Parts: sequence; C-alpha cells; structure tokens
Amino acid sequence: MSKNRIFSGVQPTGSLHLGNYLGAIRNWARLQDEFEAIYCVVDLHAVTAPHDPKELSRATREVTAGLIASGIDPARSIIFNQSMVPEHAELSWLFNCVARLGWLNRMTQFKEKAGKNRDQASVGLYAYPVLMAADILAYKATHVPVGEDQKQHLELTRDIAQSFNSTYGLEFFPLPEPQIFGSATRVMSLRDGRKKMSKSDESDYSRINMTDGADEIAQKIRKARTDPDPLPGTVDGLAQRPEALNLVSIYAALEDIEIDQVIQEYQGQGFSTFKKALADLAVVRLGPVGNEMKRLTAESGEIDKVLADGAERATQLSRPIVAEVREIMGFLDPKKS
Ligand code: AQP
Repeated sequence: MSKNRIFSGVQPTGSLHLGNYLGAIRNWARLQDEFEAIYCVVDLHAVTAPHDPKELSRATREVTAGLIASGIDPARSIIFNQSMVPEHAELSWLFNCVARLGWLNRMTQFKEKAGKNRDQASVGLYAYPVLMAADILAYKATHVPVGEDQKQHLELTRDIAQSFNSTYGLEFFPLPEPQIFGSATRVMSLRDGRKKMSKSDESDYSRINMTDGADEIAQKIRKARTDPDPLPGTVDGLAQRPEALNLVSIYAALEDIEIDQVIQEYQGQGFSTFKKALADLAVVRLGPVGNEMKRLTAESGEIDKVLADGAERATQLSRPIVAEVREIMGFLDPKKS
C-alpha cells in the first residue's frame, strides 16, 4: 500500500530560529519514515510583504540548508522552492475563484500581519491562505503538519477542497488532515513570553537563530527575560509565568522529555543555574545543525542541485493533478481536441 502524503512549507523571510526547528522542521525529519514527504521553501508566500530580492535568494538557500541539516534527506523526501513549480500559482488562481470573501475575512493571521494599516497590505497577503491550499492540494496531500497558528488555514484548505468536490460532483481532492505532534512546541520570544518567537521580530535577542554560535546562544539565554522566583515544584506553578514556562518548555523539547520531568529535576533552583544548563543543552543540540547549515550554504552548488532536482520531482506529481483540474473546470486544450 502506498504511504500517505504530507506537504509542509517554510517561508524564506529571514533566519531560521529555534521555534521553526522545534515546532516544525525537526518533526518534519521524523515524519519521513511514515509518510511520502514534500517540503517546500515557500518563496511565493515570502513576497506577500515587502522584500529585498538579494535577501530572498540568500534566505531560500539558507532555509534549504536548514531543512537538510535538520535531517530531511533530499533523496527520500522532495525539497524544492515553490516558484519553480508554476502549478502552485495556477491552482491558486483557480482556487481564488472557489474561495469566498467571507471565508478569507475570518482569517486571523491576515488581521495580525496587516495590523492597523490594512489598506496598504498586499492582495497577496490577503489571499495567502488560498495559495497555501493550492500548495497542499496540487499534490493531493493527505496530511499537513501544522502548528496551532496554521490550523485555521488548514480548515480553509479543507473548505476549498470540499467546495470544489461538491461543485463538480466528484471526490477529486482529499480533505487533508492536520498532523499535530503530541509534543508540539510553540516557542515564545525570549523577550516576551506572550509573543511567539519570530523571524520578523526586530530584536535579535528575542530568538535563537539556527546558525547562532555557542557564545551567541549562551548570551541570548543569559539575557532572556525571567522573573525573580525559583523554579516551582509543579507544572501548575508556571501558569502565570510565561517567560519561565517558555524556557522550561524549550529545555523539555530539546531534551525530548516532558515539562514535568524538567520541573522535577530543577525545582527550587534559581534561573542562573537553570539558564546555564539550558544554554549548554541548546549548544549541544543546535551546534551541529548550525555548523552543517554553514557548510552547506558555503557550497551553494550543492543546495541548488537539491532544489532543481526537487522541483523536477514536484512538477511530475503536481502537473497531472492540475491538468485534471483544468479539464474538470472546462478549460479548452486545443492540443487535445
Ligand atoms: N515560535 C514558533 N514556535 C513553534 N513553531 C513555529 N513556527 C514558526 N514560528 C514558530 C513554525 O515553523 C513553520 C514555518 O514557519 P514560517 O517561517 O513559514 O512562518 P511563520 O509561522 O510566520 O514563522 P515566523 O518565524 O513568525 O516568520 P515571519 O516572522 O516571517 O512571519 C510553521 O510550521 C510554523 O508553525
């Protein structure tokens, strides 16, 4: 029996950070055994906000290096950049004509990202979830690893698939299921435990980049915001302490253990001791990944080869699916008549 297929993407909008690693990429590497996996550097999504062209190509290579260095094997899984496979943009347009304005108006990420200056946001930022639906359905992916923040977009993908199927009276698209990890980690900013760690945060001290060296990692953790109390004796004791909870959660994720176990080991200790242990652990876990990323990006030919090969394999999968969509919708192909 053929394996189920997963699709997931990451934007080349800046430097990859610990949140991307623990919340997504590390898990994607683990899913390769169970699924046929397609991982996409979603560069078309990255231009929904103003961008620097040189930085886009640099970040595209660096993100690709991050995927490989985190254990995604380009021989087993498909790794490519979205703009190289035109089926994404084409299917996205067709889905723009399936999705309803009311559905998009409910998307909270657009509201957050557009902020108060909504009239100045790009149409692309508004239609972002429709492109995401096209990314997934161009491969008839059955599962999508998503964090909490992307669940609403996956619901929209299912709505689009269902609406397409019922309009044309076919079971053409699967309704993709979220693939949520038991230990999924939402990593928060080191400066504010209520905000997620993000590439676009102005402060570099808010995040640990995957390419940060040992000294930078240690310094950022040392300077991370905390409160004056020692670590509590139970997980409930972290409830009103978002910064403390964040650091304990990061430790648990890096060590692949439950938060409870971290609490048992460090209860009653102050943050100077705990931060030192966390920094040591982060350096051990992230150091080799960051070094491999640097090695791979220094040899840009290697990355470009992976992306070119991945785009070819992705095209082989998506082209016949999108051709069938065209036919179902009634577009004339004079070459066939
Ligand atoms: N802080 C986080 N904790 C856990 N998971 C996270 N992800 C991102 N930040 C965290 C997950 O990483 C995957 C790729 O995300 P993305 O780069 O495509 O987009 P994003 O979620 O918008 O990430 P950023 O860092 O916040 O980027 P910007 O600043 O450009 O918007 C996704 O699976 C995401 O859930």
